[in-house]
Amino acid sequence: GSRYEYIQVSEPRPGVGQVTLHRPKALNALCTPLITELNAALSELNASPTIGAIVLTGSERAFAAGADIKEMAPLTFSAAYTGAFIESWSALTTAVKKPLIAAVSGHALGGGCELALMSDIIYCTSSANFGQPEIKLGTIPGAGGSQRLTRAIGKSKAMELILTGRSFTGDEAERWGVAARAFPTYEALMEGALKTAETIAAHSKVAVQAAKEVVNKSQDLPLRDGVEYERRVFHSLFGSRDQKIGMQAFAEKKKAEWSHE
Ligand code: CO8
Repeated sequence: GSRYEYIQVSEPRPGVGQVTLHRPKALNALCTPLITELNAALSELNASPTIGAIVLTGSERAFAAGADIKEMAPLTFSAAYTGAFIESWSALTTAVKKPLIAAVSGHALGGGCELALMSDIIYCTSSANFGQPEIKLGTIPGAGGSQRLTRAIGKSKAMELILTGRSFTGDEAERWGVAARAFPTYEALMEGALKTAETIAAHSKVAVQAAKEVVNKSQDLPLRDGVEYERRVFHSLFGSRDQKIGMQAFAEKKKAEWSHE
């Protein structure tokens, strides 16, 4: 059997790791042990020399219906504060250097929406149900939702969604730029996510990691600093073997055979 209780890990395509949240009775509510397993699986895929991209998904019915409300209900301020509740969630934003595609079908609410927002690319179904409903529980987003959603869709829209707790559809997510693409069916979503992951995994791992790193810097740095950061990393790639391999293959009209060095 699997080492994991709340997730499943597979390699559905060459170079592609897939983590499937699997806590169907609670619509993949993100209890602490689930997050611990997720972090362990992602670090392992990140360290695997064969994996080039990762797809994170749930079920057709739910990507994740949020943090586990039953676990949170009795929590006190001091326990949350001193126990650094939720802090381990964002481990994936620093520990995972490989591209992470969230394939979202069904509910992606609260912490589920925030988990998707932590990924590098969101793909979803047209009917996916995104939202930050925490206000309806007498609280607020706690895993980056107020920051990442606001950067993704602007202040006025984010404020409206977070203050009302209203959900938005996968089609809206695509229109607003939260999701890169919305697909008509669950099957099309999974095929699209795996295909994109396969495409990414076929590129030079050095270049892919650098590309992810510089795009993410755009979220943290002012433009001038970000452009300088990009240039430094760009310059450094002239020290990689794959830059020589890629440009020589172009000149010779051949397919590049990456060394990943
Ligand atoms: N936590 C715990 N259990 C849940 C959760 C959840 N977030 N969501 C669903 N479940 C459980 C239900 O309790 C139910 O269990 P049971 O069968 O034992 O009663 C089972 O999953 C199925 O759910 P429903 O019967 O409600 O299914 P429906 O199809 O009728 O409804 C909904 C689906 C609309 C998704 C509904 O379940 C719902 O509203 N869920 C809660 C959504 C929500 O408010 N999410 C935000 C949670 S707060 C949050 O995420 C804060 C994040 C802060 C940062 C991170 C903190 C750790």
